[in-house]
Amino acid sequence: MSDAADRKRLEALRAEIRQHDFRYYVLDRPTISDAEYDALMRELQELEQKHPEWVTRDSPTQTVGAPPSHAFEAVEHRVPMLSLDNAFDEDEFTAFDRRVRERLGRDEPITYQAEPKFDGLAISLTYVGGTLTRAATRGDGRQGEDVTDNVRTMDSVPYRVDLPGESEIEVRGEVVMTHQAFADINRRAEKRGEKVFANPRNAAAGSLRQKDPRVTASRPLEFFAYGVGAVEGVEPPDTQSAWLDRLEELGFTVAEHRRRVTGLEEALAHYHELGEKRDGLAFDIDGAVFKVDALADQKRLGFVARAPRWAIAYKFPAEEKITQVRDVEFQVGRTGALTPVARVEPVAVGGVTVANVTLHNMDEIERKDVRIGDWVRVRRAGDVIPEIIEVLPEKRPDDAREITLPEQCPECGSEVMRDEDQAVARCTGGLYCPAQRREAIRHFASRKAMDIDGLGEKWISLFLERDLVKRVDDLFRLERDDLIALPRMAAKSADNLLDSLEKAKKTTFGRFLYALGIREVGEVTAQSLARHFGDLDALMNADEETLQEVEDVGPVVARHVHAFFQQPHNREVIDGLLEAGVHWPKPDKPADKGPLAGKTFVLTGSLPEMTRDEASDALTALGAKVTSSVSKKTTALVAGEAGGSKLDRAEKLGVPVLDADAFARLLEDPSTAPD
Ligand code: I6G
Repeated sequence: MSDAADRKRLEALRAEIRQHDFRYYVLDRPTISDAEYDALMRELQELEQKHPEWVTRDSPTQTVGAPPSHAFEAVEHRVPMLSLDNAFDEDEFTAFDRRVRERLGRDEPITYQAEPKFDGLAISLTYVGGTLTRAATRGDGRQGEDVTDNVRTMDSVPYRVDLPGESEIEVRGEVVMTHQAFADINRRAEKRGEKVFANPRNAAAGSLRQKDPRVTASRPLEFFAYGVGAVEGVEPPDTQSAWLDRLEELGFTVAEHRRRVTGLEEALAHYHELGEKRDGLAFDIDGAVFKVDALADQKRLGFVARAPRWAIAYKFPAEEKITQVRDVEFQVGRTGALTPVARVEPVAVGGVTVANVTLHNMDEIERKDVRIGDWVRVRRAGDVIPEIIEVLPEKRPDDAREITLPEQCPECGSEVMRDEDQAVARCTGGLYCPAQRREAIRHFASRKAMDIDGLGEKWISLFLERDLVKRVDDLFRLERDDLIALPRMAAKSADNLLDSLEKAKKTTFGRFLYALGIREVGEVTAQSLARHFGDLDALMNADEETLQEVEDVGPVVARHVHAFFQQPHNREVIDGLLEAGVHWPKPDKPADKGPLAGKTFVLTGSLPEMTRDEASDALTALGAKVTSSVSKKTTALVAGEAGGSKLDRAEKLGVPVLDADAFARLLEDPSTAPD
């Protein structure tokens, strides 16, 4: 064998042995006999003896036990995983077909390969010499996450395929979960009092992003191949349809409802046919993908921006169903706003069972003239929250009841107020109201605020119910004994939660301000306030006029901030938090005079050492501003290994780009910042 062929075989053997180690040590589900395993190992050893310079420390010949995990490490796609353009109606699809014919200079109808568009999660599988060596999520298209260990547990992903020893091929497709599996998983989660997934796509994505591959192994996931990325050492066929046949022959599952169609009429007929089948399919699909079948034509058509010109996803219209409003309840949010929610007869719409539909506010109810008992048309598209589109007046029952705003808060009985000119009605109970307290604590603990891992709604409600927590600062005084006395709180969970609380005490000034939940103060305003004042006392004592000197702060925000700090109750909570040990790095001088004052950074991609929020906090603490889009005024773009569109834009505008190393140097020595 040539050196190149030896090299490919060596990599394929290593991958295959790792796969068997993984099945043996981690999953406890070996699929080959010891003798077969020994034969593979022997072949690898012989190759390594022939090429000792290729022996690496992580080769299976040098290690024992489970292979090292590279879970969720960033993976660069050799060929970017693009997105698809969408068509939402017949005109848009017709225009696509016309563009294709014009660009190809053809009068005759085009042949397309049509496939269902699964509503799942795109992944890429790399096979070296026929062995699965890596699986990665799509991520931002240039860079995804390594999910090899988890994908290896999926039965529908072959780990060996019949391809030449010197080949390397990337198979792409979608990971999905059936409606049935989704329902089973949620039923079990509900029984255990755990969070349920909103839809099969989230369940599939959540199952693939498990730290423990055994959890993924327990989830029924399917992989449908739809194409290839980088291909080496394999003679490609002439058409997309032939690729699909080839992938099927190799052992991949390819969509059953795929068809070659020629011309607009056939394409449209197929789209409508698939739409009719949609409800009866085991998986969610949200449209049909049409690809110009001839690969030579695909090549001529090329790409525009981030999508191929030779393919389009013709989406199904948002699904609509008719159901009946059984009741309307008012939910109380963090700021006391009362939101009417219609409890409807549960119906499956767009992949989820809809039982609750927000009615937003009283104006919306009046505009749509919704009454209890009405038959309504509900719609849900993608991740969009379900909505009532219209009432069916002809079906209104005689006993339909008008919806009235309660005079008292349904949670605490306080008076409900609604200003004449405002759509929103509010409970006046403030933190006396348990719903407002619950939501305030939820906000306080949320990821972008104090980031208290593991403190979900369930625990918060229980702590409030048992009077363990009345205000946010009480969280930091929770005792282990009280926690483990709670139902379903195991000692390990209690320890984890206490650990998260301890970690959360170290925060940043901006996060702390955001966590307080001051009306109209979102993340960005909280950061601006933190940057401007640099110090809590200075902020608490600022008058409205001074507050308006802060970027993004107008009279309304200034009034809310000022009013918040004037409340003795709020000052008590803040004192309680500081006494409990909540702290943040305090700049020696106001942060807007810090070493990076006046400089603006944008973050993109993932950094190896810190999360994006941590990077943002570190820059802000040095006085820099962090914004979300690159402009000529941006000092530098901090980019992980691949940066997507922001990187393109920075390059176009001549904005300096800092990689992870340069960024680490900047934090150590801010004088290295670009001008
Ligand atoms: O996101 C996708 C779903 C399905 C695709 C796709 C597909 O084919 C059936 N094909 C391509 C070429 C791309 N995304 C980029």
